Amino acid sequence: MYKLLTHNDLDGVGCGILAKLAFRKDVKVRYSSGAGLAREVEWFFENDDRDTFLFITDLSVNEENEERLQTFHEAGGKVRLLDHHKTALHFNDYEWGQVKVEDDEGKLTSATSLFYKYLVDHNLLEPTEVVAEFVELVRQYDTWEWEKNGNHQAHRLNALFFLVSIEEFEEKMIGRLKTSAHFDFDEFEKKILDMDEHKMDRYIRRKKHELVQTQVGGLFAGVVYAESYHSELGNELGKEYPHLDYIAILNMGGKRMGFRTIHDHVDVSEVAGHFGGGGHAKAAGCSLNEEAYRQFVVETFHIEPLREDAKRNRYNLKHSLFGSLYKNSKEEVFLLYPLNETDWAIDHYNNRLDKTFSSFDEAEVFLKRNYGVWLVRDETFVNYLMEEVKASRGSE
Ligand SMILES: [Mn+2]
Repeated sequence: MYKLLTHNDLDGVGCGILAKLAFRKDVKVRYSSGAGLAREVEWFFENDDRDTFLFITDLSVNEENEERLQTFHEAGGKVRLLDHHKTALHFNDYEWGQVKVEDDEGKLTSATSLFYKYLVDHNLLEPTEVVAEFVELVRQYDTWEWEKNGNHQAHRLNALFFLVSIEEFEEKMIGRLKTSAHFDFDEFEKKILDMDEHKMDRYIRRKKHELVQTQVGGLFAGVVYAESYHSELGNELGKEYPHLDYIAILNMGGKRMGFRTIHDHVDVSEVAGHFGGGGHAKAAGCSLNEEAYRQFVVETFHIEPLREDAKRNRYNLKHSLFGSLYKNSKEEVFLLYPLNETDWAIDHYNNRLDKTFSSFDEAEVFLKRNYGVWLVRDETFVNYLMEEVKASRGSE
């Protein structure tokens, strides 16, 4: 008998699907969140047969269970923990731990890709093209490589995963992986995936207007409340507001929070680690403990949301040699302009700030972080110029 304890996200369920393909009726699969794993491991030790081969994928055990697994292993028990989270690398100290963030060719791994390799290497699963394609889609989604590669199939696989129950998803996928030559969605799925994509776009657009910015532990965070589409939301908000180091997504009902960044200079698994959580450099999470609640909820509740930069301007443009006009919620006005060949300056009304900047982007980040500004629409820009002209005439 085999037992698999795995994560309840696409990558975790991908492992469940592979286990059922490999072991058929001889495997029991249990899906859980990170927090639910401890109970599952305890249940295994209390109730399951000692000969059962235990796999744990895409999740980390706590210290107590880490010791129990080692004792179990020393007593001849069969156990493997396969994971790709950086915060789980210490499990490699055990014979039963196999944690790899990158494969031998330097490609980012996922639990599903590691488990597939394990099963194939141990002759427990016959490799086929369709299964390999499915595994690669899961890997690209989980590592977010799909975006760079423009692989929307991977993104859509995750969308389908959220549209149906885990059981239904398993059943659909297992059927497809057993009978198809190549992986694809059927016509009905394609239709609902299109509808879901539109729904998600509208959701994200709304959330763009709810984001507040705050400074936590020396980094600038964008804080938003959301229950759905966390990865997509974190990515879109990160791109909309690149002056923020990361996006913190609060799920109040679940008392959890997620961290996402699009930047290479930030490691959000460290941020999450500060609050007792973990994850990857670009995506991590933690429970909403008291400290996190204070920093991200209490301290930010009164803050006005950020506003998006005007997008359809013809005159008030970024990098413009005539200057770019910004405003904040206190109605303060800032003009960012090139001072000379090398420096950019900022006027706050008609007073130049002491600081100068070596690039437009650097100056804009400064403005956005310290004054919460957005690029105003052409109309406001033109009014500003007219006032300037009037004022200069008055002073003649
Ligand atoms: Mn994963």
